Amino acid sequence: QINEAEVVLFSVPSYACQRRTTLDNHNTTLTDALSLLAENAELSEEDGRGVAFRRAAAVLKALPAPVTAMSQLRGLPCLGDHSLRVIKDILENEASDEVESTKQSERFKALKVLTGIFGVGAKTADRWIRDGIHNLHQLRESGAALNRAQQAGLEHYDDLKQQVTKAEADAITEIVQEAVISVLPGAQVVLTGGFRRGKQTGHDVDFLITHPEEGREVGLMPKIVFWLESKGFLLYQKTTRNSYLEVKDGPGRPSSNMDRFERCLSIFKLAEKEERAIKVTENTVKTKDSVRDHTQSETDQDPQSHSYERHELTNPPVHRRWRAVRVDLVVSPISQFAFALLGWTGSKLFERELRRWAGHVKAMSLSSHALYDNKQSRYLRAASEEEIFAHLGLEYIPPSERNA
Ligand code: TTP
Ligand code: MN
Ligand code: MN
Ligand code: MN
Repeated sequence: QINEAEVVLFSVPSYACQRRTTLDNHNTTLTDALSLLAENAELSEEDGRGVAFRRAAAVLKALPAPVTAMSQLRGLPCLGDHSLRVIKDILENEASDEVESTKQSERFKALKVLTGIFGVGAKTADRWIRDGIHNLHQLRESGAALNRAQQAGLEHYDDLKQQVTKAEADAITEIVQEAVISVLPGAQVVLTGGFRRGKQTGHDVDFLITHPEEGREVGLMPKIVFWLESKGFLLYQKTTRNSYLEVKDGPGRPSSNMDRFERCLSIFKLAEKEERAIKVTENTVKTKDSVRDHTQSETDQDPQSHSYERHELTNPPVHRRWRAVRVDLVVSPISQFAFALLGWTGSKLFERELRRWAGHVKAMSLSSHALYDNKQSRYLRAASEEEIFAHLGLEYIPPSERNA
């Protein structure tokens, strides 16, 4: 009793999907350290170790106060020997040697830089490192064969490694909304991913698109992409068609975490707001000067040619400041929308835990398309995320509390 009065004891349920994890993390030093080890494991293609560190970090993210003593962690789930050792080192010495040496290691640094290129995964990066390629300069000099995604990723490397702000996400939302409404009136666009969870920055912007009438969404993506491309909004795009009905392993039992929706991985060209204002002013001045230079003989211009020039000024083809932003677009039929929304809102660990809960505890298979009840041998319908949580016997967790 006396001990319990001295230290705060924590208690959290073992699956991340049973917990409310907000962005208000009281243990960032510890979770950053464990996340770095998770990332290193994932980059080394040791996924099991990666998940173990992710789960440990997620438990600490869910705690209501900072951990100050190891004794507070007694009885907490998902904290293995390795994670506990790292936590202990940080609590006692302010840092973990393992985390620090990983951070400094040439291999980790090279893996981070190379996989930081859009289109480059751990396997490719590992192959390049074995060929002596450790940085972008060496990659450019090497003559290594790059696919179209990697070329775009390398070209826009600096822009893409810069975090996307909520304001930029909002600007892109407006563009995507206009595109979608133009090609299919009545279609709906929802911001998903980290921004739906309330994050203020992200590595990309994720959208889910549907239409309230089943079937109207078929073939929608190429139309959206054509509209965006014709307006010059796309620097890169790769569209994959819907393959949901083609899979042998059947719906609800996808062979990987990847879903089979019609999707488009893209890089947007986003004009910078303040810069645009400045540039328009500069261009106005410049163009007026050049107009004067070239039209000295025609001093009395009619108002119509003026308005024509004004129109040109609002769409300057060059000199405009812009930046590249990663954008993911996904199209779902309305019948699968709730599952797609749940699946694309994340976090990645929250999704993984939902699926693990469904399989291990409920004997169900959850995907971004459907929920299958193995005992009843039937699909369970859902029109909302709330209904899916209910089917799974879970308390509803809103997006802002899925930041595991
Ligand atoms: P991400 O955009 O990778 O992650 P995020 O939005 O949570 O984080 P960030 O702010 O850094 O962008 O993925 C968003 C969600 O989409 C994530 O929960 C997993 C899901 N997803 C799929 O369901 N299938 C896929 O193939 C991919 C790539 C993601
Ligand atoms: Mn709090
Ligand atoms: Mn995202
Ligand atoms: Mn994404």
